[in-house]
Amino acid sequence: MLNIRQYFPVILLAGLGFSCQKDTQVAQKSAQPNVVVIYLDDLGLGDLSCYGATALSTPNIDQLSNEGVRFTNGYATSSTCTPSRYGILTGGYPWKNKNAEVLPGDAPLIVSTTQETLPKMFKKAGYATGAVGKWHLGLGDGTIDWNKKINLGPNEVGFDYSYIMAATNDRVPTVFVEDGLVVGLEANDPIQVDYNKNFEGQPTGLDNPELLKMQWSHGHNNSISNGIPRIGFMKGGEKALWIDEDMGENFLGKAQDFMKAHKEEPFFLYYALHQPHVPRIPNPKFAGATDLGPRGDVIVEADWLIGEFMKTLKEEGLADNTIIVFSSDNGPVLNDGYKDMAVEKVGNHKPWADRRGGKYSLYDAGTHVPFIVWAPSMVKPGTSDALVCQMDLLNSFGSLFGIQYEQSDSENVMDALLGKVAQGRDNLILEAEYRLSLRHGDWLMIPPQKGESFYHHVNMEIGRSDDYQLFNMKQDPGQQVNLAKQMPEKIEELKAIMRTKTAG
Ligand code: NG6
Ligand code: CA
Repeated sequence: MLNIRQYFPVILLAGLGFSCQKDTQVAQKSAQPNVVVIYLDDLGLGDLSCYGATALSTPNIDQLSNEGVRFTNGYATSSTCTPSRYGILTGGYPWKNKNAEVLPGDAPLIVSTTQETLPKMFKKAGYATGAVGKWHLGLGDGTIDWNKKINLGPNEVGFDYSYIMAATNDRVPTVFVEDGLVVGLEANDPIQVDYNKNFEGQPTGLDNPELLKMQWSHGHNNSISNGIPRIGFMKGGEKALWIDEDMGENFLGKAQDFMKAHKEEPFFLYYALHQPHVPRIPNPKFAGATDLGPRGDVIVEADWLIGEFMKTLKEEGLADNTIIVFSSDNGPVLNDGYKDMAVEKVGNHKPWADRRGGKYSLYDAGTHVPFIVWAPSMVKPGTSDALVCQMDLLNSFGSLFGIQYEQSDSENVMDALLGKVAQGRDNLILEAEYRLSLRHGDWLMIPPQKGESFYHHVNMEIGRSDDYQLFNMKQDPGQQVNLAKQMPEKIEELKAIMRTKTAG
């Protein structure tokens, strides 16, 4: 068998063109760099001080940015969670999988066990792999018994270790699952989950508002857990239920434990925080930390958690040989279903930065997210305009080990990720609920789409129109001037690219 640890420096030297003695040392040190993906949930391009926010301060993430490469054209594949997570973990366009849409908490696993994945790629290269935090790619094969070991999940698609919430923090079951087993479950209090009907005698958000510490505004009026109404019905598992206020530190602890346990070997950690997805319930330490209400407070909390994570990384002596990719699964939304004052308190804060749209939208802020690569021994700090997508991590990191998946949608943009070149992808198909758009150079084209153009419940422009829309993202980041009628040739050119990319 190929001993990748011995073999690696040679590949790296060849791949990155290192030549002199000093560079050789750097290369050997980072022979098998640890890789951590820190993935937030619904964090917008304008939600961090390093991306221009002034209504809140995110010093720890700013430090990653100051010491790393901050991307101004970094994208998730999609404007909702499940498809974006599918994209980052498989390296493939999620709209090619008919099940890659926002999943209920009892949905089956949508990643095939035979598929290539990012963690499998790292395992091939000799890494220990772990997933901590939000999963939302389904579990089991369709008939899930939460009281037994779940047979399909992160551990079956490449992760040696997993400590996850099944779906979202607003969906049942509100429990953590570690290596396929619900944590803290008692045999005499089994868990039952149903997404269609309630269990007899169980209170709901709809019928029992007096039990709620946070009220719902749309959806989110089924079972109540920790005083918060959720999507879906659940019964039992009382001792296993999570406390939202503690969730951040709970995941942090597991992420730190994983890193400590594997400090002697290369590791890949997918650390998927739940902030600032609804319900936004900060730990009391952070309640009132901003003037923005809970949405701002939980962003500041996430920043603190990342600071704590970084402290451990440094204490364990791993900072010099670790690459961190920081990003978010989709753009921001203010009212996503709970009365948490996000709309009322937003003031001048612009979670979508200078862009149009947000979560659920085909407009730019749906998929254009914060994207930072931190690797002190490998990158020259700076800002990059290169077009990069989370889906590219597969073949980009693969390139460090001479592994490439030729059939994959993932592109090797490793040199762009490390800030060595200004050129990333040439083009990228972006998605909102299976509707597609094309980014090519500075251009963004949204073909005609059927369906609502505005989601009233979330107050969001969705980007659909009966006509072609064409924007120059450099000159018009706010997507105010539709150039489609003026530039028919550009439309034809982009249509041809889109046809090639979506064929088959
Ligand atoms: C929507 C939920 C929203 C959020 C979203 C998934 C309602 C009315 N809205 O259906 O609150 O949970 O799904 O978010 O139920 S995501 O970030 O995981 O994609
Ligand atoms: Ca999300």
